[in-house]
Amino acid sequence: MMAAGEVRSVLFVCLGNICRSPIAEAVFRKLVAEENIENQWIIDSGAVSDWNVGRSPDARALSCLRNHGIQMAHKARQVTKDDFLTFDYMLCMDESNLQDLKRKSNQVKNCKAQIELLGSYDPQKQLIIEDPYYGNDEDFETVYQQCHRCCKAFLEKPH
Ligand code: 6LJ
Repeated sequence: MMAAGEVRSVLFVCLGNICRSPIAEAVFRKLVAEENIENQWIIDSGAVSDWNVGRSPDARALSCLRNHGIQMAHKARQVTKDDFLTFDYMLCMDESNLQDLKRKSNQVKNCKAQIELLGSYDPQKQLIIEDPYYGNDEDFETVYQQCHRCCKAFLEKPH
């Protein structure tokens, strides 16, 4: 039996929800599955923009995840007003995401979400997870490594 209130929710957020945030979502999902605590977490990802709504993750993000033994099925979506009321955590990638989310959160009453940089959890202190859209496979691997370190730390000890 599990008491009410023990389910926590996290939304990973980036610019387009096809590169960084799907990687973070997939990595966090795997960490949670490895600890057999899937029933304790609601996990999703979204975009600050509407550029890629409905699209699958970038092929380079999928191939990076596949290299690490992770499957992912996701369709990009934009963050909604409701997300600010329902999610406990919104973890984003860079200062521009943070600014966009803070601005959007000011337009909702009773914002519940704690809005933070995912990189604020990095034990190696790489605060910003850079947009790899114009980058190469190595940049996607860097994103993966940052997400992995940060998601592990977040799961151990959310702020
Ligand atoms: C409206 C005008 C812009 C990006 C991305 C960048 C650019 C992306 C993208 C991340 C995920 C219609 C859409 C920028 C998906 C697409 C090109 C422009 C898209 C930018 C600046 C620096 C680094 C990366 N902008 N698509 N169109 N990130």
